[in-house]
Amino acid sequence: MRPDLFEAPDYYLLDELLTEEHKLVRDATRDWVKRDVSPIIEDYAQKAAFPTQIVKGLAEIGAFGPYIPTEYGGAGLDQISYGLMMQEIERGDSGVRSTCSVQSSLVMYPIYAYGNEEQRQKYLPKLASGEWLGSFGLTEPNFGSNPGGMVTNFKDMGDHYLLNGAKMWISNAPFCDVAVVWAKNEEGRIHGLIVERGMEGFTTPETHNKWSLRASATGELVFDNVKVPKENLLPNKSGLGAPLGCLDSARYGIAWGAIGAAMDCYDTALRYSKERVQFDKPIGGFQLQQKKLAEMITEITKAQLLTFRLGQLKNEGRATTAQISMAKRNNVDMALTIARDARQMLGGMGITGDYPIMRHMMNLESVVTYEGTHDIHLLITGMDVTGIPAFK
Ligand code: TGC
Ligand code: FAD
Repeated sequence: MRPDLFEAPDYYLLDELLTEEHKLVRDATRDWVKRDVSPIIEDYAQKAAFPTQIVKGLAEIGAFGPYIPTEYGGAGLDQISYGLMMQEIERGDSGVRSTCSVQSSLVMYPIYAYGNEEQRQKYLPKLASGEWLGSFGLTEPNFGSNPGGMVTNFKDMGDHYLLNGAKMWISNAPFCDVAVVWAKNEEGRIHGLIVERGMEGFTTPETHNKWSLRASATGELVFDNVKVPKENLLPNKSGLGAPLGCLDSARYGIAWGAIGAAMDCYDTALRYSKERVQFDKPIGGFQLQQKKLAEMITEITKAQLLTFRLGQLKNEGRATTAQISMAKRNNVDMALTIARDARQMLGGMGITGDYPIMRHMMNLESVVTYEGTHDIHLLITGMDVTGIPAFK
């Protein structure tokens, strides 16, 4: 890939609304991505491998548990700093942001919010430092958009639980040290269990042949009569609302992350449009190309403002699930449209790995599907404004 010359667009001077801490976190993450992600990421995406060497750096910049209190090893930052971090990391690659979303919001968050003190002390510092990587098992082969139907289950055997079932499409599964797994008890109530690598009957086969999110490892979590110690059950919340509560936090991070991917595509296309000459002038001088660029910066600016306000609400504990859904859906769709237009602006060069656009575009096809599909989020907004669920 070419040198990373990224310059972030800030059309409405949003920087003026950020605190010094927000800007410090954002700029440090941006510098780290330029130094440690951009030079290697295309190669890892091409060979479909997760770059394990960046785990230490992610931990050092605070990307594992940005908003988890420092006493548990987290960075103790606010929700806008968390969002800006996800924006910068996804500017590098959605797969790297995925690893952070899973570790922070889908593994550390449930242990912090639903776990007891012993579980927090045992797991959170090791997850924050990157010594352990986690995964989150909700989706099953026959239950994706409808996780409430899950069949993975556990039985109370007196001194332990016996876990059976399988989870599919699980980010980080192939190398996770711990997995937060959602399963039904004998009464059909959903609970979270912490499953550790090495427990007998627990395997994590890798999913191959992905055209998207190739620098993130995806796999299954398979449980064949796994004996889970009773102290590994998350005691403080049960029911479908427990995993969905984690998704609120991860979807919020994705809403910011998608802006990063969109910014990278816009910035690349803008620079290219000034350099590439056809019919004796830069292609940026043609109205059809300007239309694309003008629409891109308009949509990025709208998404930035939507997300910044959402961050304020989240800091105040007032962001609703439906507001988060709207931002996730809008911003990922916006980023995908921009990636497709930017790809066209680069002509044939747009399909190569010399530029990041095609990789972002393919990654975003997963982002628009996971953490609730585009259509499921539309239905969440529909339910919120009408009061009538249309899922079933
Ligand atoms: P529904 O009847 O609406 O709700 C069941 C119970 O849950 C409560 N609830 C929530 N609680 C907390 N936070 C939320 N966001 C909540 N949303 C709902 C609700 O109040 C109810 O509680 P109670 O006490 O009344 O029982 O549930 P439903 O079965 O009708 O489903 C609703 C629907 C479709 C919106 C939900 O199932 C959904 O969001 N489906 C999408 C599934 C999804 O997003 N899966 C993501 C898997 S993880 C992933 O993709 C990780 S990718 C990671 C990466 O690499 O970045
Ligand atoms: P389905 O639910 O089968 O949906 C198929 C289509 O039907 C979609 O277009 C959907 O919008 C539509 N549809 C479904 N229900 C309705 C309805 N009621 N009304 C209208 N249309 C509907 N899951 C995890 O638990 N942990 C992870 O770490 C994780 N990582 C992932 C990583 C990747 C790369 C991918 C691709 C997925 C990951 N997932 C993970 C799973 C992801 O959350 C699911 O793929 C997603 O929730 C959709 O489920 P599904 O693929 O089974 O699609």
